[in-house]
Amino acid sequence: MAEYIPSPTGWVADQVKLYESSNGSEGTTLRETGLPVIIVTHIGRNTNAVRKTPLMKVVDGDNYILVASQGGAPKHPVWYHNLKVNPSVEIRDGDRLYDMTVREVSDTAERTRLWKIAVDAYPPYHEYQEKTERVIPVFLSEPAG
Ligand code: F42
Repeated sequence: MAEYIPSPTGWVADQVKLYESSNGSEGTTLRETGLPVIIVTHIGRNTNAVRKTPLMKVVDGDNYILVASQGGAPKHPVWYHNLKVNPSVEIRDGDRLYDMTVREVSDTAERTRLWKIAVDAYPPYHEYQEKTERVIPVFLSEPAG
């Protein structure tokens, strides 16, 4: 079993701890927005350690849409690079756990459709995209197997 290294960002690590320790009954929303959050467990591309990243919950049928926005920062979040190398993830949604495989969406029409769903679920994604030069990556997470 690989070692788990918590996020160095205190409030992010705290959210993961509360979410998991309560089996998905507490810490499941983004601060004051009240909007739902999932936890993506993945593997660090250099350390091979277990990493846990809270993201907004955006669903498309049985699939989840993962948006590497990082608040519109100029660079992709580190987890983006981890998922490109290790696309097998576990997603926690409340008290449910799913083994999933992610892929970055490169097809323009597919990305446009998924981006709209994401912005409808979490409108600040639109401002984050306006704020940065990079095209914010979108992953589709589908049931593994
Ligand atoms: N971030 C988003 O991008 N999108 C969201 O929808 C989102 C929602 C959200 C909701 C709740 C919440 O608590 C946080 C939320 N965040 C969202 C923030 C998100 O959880 C991440 O904190 C943020 O995207 C930054 O991700 P990051 O992977 O860049 O995290 C940094 C701070 C981090 O943990 N860095 C580690 C470090 O030690 O500096 C590196 C971790 C790592 O994966 N290392 C790799 C390894 O091998 O282990 C090495 C990778 C390399 O390239 O060297």
